[in-house]
Amino acid sequence: MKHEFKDIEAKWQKKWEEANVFQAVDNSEKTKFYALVEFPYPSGAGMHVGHIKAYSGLEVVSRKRRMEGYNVLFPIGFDAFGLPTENYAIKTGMHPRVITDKNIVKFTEQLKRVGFSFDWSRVIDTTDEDYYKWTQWIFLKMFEKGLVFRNTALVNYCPSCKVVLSNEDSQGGKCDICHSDVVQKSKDVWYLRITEYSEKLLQGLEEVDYLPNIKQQQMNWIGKSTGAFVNFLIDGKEDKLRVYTTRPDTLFGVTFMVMAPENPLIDKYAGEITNMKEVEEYRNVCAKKTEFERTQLVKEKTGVCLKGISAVNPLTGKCIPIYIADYVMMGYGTGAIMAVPAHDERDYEFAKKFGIDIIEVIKGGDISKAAYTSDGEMINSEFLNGYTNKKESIDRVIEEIKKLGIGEAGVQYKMKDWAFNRQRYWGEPIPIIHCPQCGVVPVPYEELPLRLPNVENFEPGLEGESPLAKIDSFVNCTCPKCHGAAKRETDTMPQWAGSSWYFLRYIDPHNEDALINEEKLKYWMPVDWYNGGMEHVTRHMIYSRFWHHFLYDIGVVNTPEPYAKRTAQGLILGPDGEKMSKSKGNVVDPLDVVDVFGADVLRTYVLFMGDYASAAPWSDSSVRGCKRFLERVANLYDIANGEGFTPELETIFNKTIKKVSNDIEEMKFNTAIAALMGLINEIFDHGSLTKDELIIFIKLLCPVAPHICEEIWEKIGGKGFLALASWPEYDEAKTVDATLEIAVQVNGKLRGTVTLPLDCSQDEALTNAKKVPDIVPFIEGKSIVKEIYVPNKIINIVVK
Ligand code: ANZ
Ligand code: ZN
Repeated sequence: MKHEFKDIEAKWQKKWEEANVFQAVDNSEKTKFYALVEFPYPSGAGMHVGHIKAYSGLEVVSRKRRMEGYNVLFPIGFDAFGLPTENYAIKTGMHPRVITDKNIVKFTEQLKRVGFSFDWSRVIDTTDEDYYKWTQWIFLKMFEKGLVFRNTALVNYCPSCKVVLSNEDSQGGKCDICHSDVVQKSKDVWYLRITEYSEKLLQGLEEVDYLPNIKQQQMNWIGKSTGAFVNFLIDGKEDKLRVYTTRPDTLFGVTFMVMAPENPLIDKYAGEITNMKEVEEYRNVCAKKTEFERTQLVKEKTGVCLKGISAVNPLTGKCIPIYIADYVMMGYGTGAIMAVPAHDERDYEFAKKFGIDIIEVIKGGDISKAAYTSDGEMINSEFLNGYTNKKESIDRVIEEIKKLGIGEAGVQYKMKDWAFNRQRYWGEPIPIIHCPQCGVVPVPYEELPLRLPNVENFEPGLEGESPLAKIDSFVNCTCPKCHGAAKRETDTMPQWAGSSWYFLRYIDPHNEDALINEEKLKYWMPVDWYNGGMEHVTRHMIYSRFWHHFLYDIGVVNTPEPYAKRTAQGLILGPDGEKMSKSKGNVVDPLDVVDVFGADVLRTYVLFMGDYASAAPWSDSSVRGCKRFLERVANLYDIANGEGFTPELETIFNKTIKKVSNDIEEMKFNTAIAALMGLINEIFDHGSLTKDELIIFIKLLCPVAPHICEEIWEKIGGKGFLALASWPEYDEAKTVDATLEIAVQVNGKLRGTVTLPLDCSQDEALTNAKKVPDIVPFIEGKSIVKEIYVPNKIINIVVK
């Protein structure tokens, strides 16, 4: 058989496509299986080996499911809005639409050359107006339900690049692009009220099957905290200084308060604060810092005491100073804290630096040296004295503050509302109109999609406003409510919008009247298995679960959770063990591998290179090893004849069917392939196999290396496509080796027995016999002069 894999690959890809082998059937009688992989961003660079690994996992599972008789939906599409395309448009003057279309064609070609079994009739493109019409529709539904709001917020802004930067892109207060100082600029921001779904997103995790680390990361991101709100009085004033604390049990140890520098109460009392100049200076310094810098634990504490006002501890009536410090954030809790230096590390450092009292309320540490943050007996705390159980003392103090009307139990979440706009061209236009009479008015549903206007110049405006703001014909419109002159919102949605619901559209990609047909929805949802990268666990996964819960609440979808199961693949590192990057020159182009070795080799290699969930470096020699393996597979045809099982191979075949079947379910692709490599060694050792055995072999390998397996299937006269043939079954009883107990003699006398596999080799038989406890004393320290082994009968060891 010819070993040029490439030639046969094009042939089979064409046949599969012509016969629609991988097209999912809506509302079929068969049991459905919906496998989802993260659709690619079609960048100009084309496909990366990381894409191949990411898609190969569920590719194998999907192919196995089809052979098991399931109706499989394994779709693909393109998440095509975003900055790289826009920047390329700015650089070249080419329209993002043109660039995107070109890139999608390239990606499609590349994906097809790898032979992925995607259903190409359902391809979606998030930048297609028939698609983003529904993205805008969901946005309007959220607007209708009060989940969209606008707020002025401080954003990281680079005055030189005139661009708003994320926290990640402005670390250390410097612009990541031009390295100039970033300023905090106040901007109008659209938000989605994802925080309203914090509890649902947390509860929902209990009913899904996600890898434990994925679940944990989501829980941390949502960040539920339980504690209490407590109101402190501002001495002689009406206002209360309200704090959130997880440790109300330490209330008697509060010796000062800290407000976030941005807290508006400061402005309210500016007239009474006698050191306002110092306060303003400190606020200016803080304004330049990112949240990341401010919340670092190991950094010198800074702050300013607000002179002229003070607070009162509501339980002791004692007057305590109020500070501002950057370690307290405006965006969490109430933007103010009660500080307990004896039992909180940050408060301790702060108190030491500013010479503030430290009152111990929990026994167990040495507060002259450090804050004591563990449990212990309560002291200096009136009615709490003597309590040793933290939960009990918290319950007790909450009961007390409730009775006194100065506070109550409360919960907080770390997760913040989702800033949902960008000042960019290549995104979904936000369907909102600003009317001088009516205020913010949604675009009527009938007018969707609100299309992106044609633009010549994609550069953002001087003040960092969207390129859309320069298009008068887009901006000027009439108000849908009062029909007066109004202006359109010119910001677009962030990259994450289109991917927040894409798995729904695959089910019904061409529906013009609805987001999705109800019957199809009920048949296909939820996604049975979703695989993707760990980097998407805390953004895309949270965002899309949020949208889905919302769609569930308004009756558009039938399950609150979109994904029944979620797994993740590990990165492919460069041959040097470093993360692949252009600048390091260690990038491997998957299409180069296809050109030289063929798609089956590439597919086999990315699954064989290591544990699927772990990172692993690329290795050319291992790629060649996979090629040799597939060449041996091709050679099996020449030694195949007869029917049924070869007696010597029956056990290993049954074992391998079992192992490959189970390993694929657990994403242990590397050990599944290793088992097939072991099997092929046995076959060649034996010298031949039957046609039936060859069929089993190619069925097991087909999900991994489908082209070569289809080719062999065709040669041995298989009917139809191997891709749709039945998955092999095994006989559990035949998965264990037959064994025999045989006698072991020393110098002709029976001394014991040993259990050996049938037809065991002499080496193995003797090694095992010499380890038998009954035998050891007779041969220990003696020299062996002769060893006799009669297979399946007897062993005799002669010693001197
Ligand atoms: C008093 C106290 C005593 C606290 C003690 C801790 C230990 P998590 O678990 O993250 O919810 N805190 C509250 N709001 C804050 C803000 N806006 N910026 C910075 N810190 C803030 O932690 C809540 C704890 O973090 C709160 O409990 C508060 O300090 C602080 F021995 O109150 B604690
Ligand atoms: Zn109006």
